[in-house]
Amino acid sequence: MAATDSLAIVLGTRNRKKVRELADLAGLADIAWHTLDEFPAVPTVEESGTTFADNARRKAQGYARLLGRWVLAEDSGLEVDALGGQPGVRSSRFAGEPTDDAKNNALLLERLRGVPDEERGAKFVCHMVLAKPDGTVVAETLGTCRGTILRELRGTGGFGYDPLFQIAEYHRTLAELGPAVKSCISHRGRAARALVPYLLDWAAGRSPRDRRAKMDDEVG
Ligand code: ITT
Repeated sequence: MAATDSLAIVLGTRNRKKVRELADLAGLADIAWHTLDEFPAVPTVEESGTTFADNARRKAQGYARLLGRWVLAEDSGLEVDALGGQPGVRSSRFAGEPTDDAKNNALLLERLRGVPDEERGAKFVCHMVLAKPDGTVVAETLGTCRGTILRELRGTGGFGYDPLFQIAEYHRTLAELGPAVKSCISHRGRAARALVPYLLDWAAGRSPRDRRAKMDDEVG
């Protein structure tokens, strides 16, 4: 890509809540952002992988090839310690399809019934992948966010498991914290910020040398 061309990237997700949370990224580099809503005929890429990384690559590469455009996609979900990492890549389909956040949260509470407070640790994970129009992966980032699973829902913001996911330092769930704070501390916000140097390089027509980065939150 010549340095004078402006880079246009399609967000490869059907989840509008994710699109909203990723909107901040749009202001960080001189890039024209698009969503899949602008391409209604494009089929949904199946998430048949067994890891977040695998599914994120499938989505980024799949939509890039289908559209012949640059695509940024992510796969994310919740890993609960007491459930051996479940629901993991099945987070959106935990209680069956189509995705129903209320049913997923109810099932999570049911599975954790009787589990003591000190064993209710969990981690949100987001694996993000940027692919070129031919499907070549040019950047991958990982963001995580640790918390604990409450015994009842609290808050109305966010989506998915947010009302059950409490951040220790804030004594609040992600659904109570609001979008700006969630963006600062969430798995998705961290993965997005780790991607910024790559976006700046690609937008300037330079290929970054190392295509992987991660921002983990394993402490506290
Ligand atoms: P796309 O595949 O089209 O991006 P999706 O909603 O199917 O949309 P995923 O397969 O990555 O996305 O599943 C994400 C699920 O993980 C989501 O449905 C929630 O249950 C959970 N999840 C991910 N990020 C979350 C967040 O920030 N807050 C709460 N739950 C989240």
